[in-house]
Amino acid sequence: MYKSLSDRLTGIFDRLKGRGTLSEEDVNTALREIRIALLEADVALPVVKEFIEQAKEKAIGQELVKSINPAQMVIKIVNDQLIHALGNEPEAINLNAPSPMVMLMVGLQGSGKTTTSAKLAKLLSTRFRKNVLLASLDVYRPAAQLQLETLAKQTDIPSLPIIDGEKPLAITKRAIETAKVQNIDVIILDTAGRLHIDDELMNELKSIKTLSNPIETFLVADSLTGQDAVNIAKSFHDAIGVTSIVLTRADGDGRGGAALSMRHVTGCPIKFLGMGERVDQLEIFDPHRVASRILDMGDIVALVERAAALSETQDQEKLAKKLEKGHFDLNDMAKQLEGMQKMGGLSSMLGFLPGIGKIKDKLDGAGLDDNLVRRQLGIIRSMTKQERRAPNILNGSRRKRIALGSGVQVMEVNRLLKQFEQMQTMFKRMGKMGQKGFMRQGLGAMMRGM
Ligand SMILES: Nc1nc2c(ncn2[C@@H]2O[C@H](COP(=O)(O)OP(=O)(O)OP(=O)(O)O)[C@@H](O)[C@H]2O)c(=O)[nH]1
Ligand SMILES: [Mg+2]
Repeated sequence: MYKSLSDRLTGIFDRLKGRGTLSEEDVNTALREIRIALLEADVALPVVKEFIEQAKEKAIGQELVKSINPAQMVIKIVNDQLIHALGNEPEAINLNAPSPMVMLMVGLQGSGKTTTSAKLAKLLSTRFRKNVLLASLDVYRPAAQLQLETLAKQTDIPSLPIIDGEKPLAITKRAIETAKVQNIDVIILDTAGRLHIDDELMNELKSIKTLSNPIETFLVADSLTGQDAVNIAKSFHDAIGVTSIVLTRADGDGRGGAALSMRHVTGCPIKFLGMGERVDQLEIFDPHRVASRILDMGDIVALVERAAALSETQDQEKLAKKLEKGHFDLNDMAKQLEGMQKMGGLSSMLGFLPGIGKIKDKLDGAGLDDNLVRRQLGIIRSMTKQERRAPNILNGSRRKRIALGSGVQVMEVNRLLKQFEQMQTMFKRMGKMGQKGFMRQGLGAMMRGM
């Protein structure tokens, strides 16, 4: 998936030219691809539509950051919106009530309620030091209560003893009474699965909820649920009122679009991700991570963020003007190298750019590593101000001193100076092409120079 979206966007990069702000045309072109990416990540269609509309409103007229093309900028905007739509920051489980607190687990058949009940119990007892009691209200599926009891034993969490023939409401009452005498902080109530949303079971859930007054009602949903996610979430939320969502099977191949759909229709935070069958495989939901999984363009987003930060600290235009006049000294070279370092080093930066995989391998082979950038900066920093401004005064003994000061061989100082000369020549040539030419070629040309 990463490859195909990247590849598609690479095509757009070639067609679009930066123009200061994002035009409607730029935005539409990039959003077309993002719409497909969202659908491929299994976000429900109505949610995609609304999301794209909002993104469009935000994106049109946005100022462009230098060295970032319009398509990349749109991706950044979409990514920010996606994180926002997923809740911005991880949300904590609600434990803000007197003991015993009840947590009610609801969801479709096989969505992972029983497994998640045990996972949550373990998490609450180990990380939050709570005394937890597990109780199964699933009297419909044979051996369902036994399944929870077995998991509880494996996890060292107490579970409510099973009484054959007892009804869900009676079990709920007994669980609460038991918790009160046993000094239990949290009761986790596992409920029966629903194949469809049927009224009878929904009504039962409603009465369980009224009786137990849960602090959290978790909708447990399979993250591989595609377009149906919206309906499932809506039915449960409308019928019984959900407070939080747990997405299971996030360890699968899905791209997590259900997260966006469910959050969108319920407005409820997603708090946990099930990451496997084992009881320790429950993770706290992080909107940032899930957003980059859905869009699968997290790398480009990082690039835009860094480039934006960079353009604030470094005035590229001033440099371009200077170059136009042929004034390029070692201070400028150091600035460029620092810029590269800030962008996360050369190799990581190249990795960000879609379609550059092949070239990157070649460059790696040519020894163009981040270490080199660091060593070269070290060499320049070992020079005096005067030397940096007028490199032609660097004779043999000065070079030797610099090599010693920066801990490299004289050979390496010589190589840097040669590179500097090549860059100077190149920039002079580019200066003749004018400022635009430089802005367009800037970094790429510099890398070739190296
Ligand atoms: N890979 C993976 N498997 C999971 C996850 N959560 C649950 N499962 C598996 O999914 C299957 C169903 O899980 P259960 O916990 O029994 O689901 P349930 O909702 O209680 O099912 P019913 O009680 O029949 O409605 C089991 O085989 C679990 O091991 C998860 O996060 N990742
Ligand atoms: Mg179950």
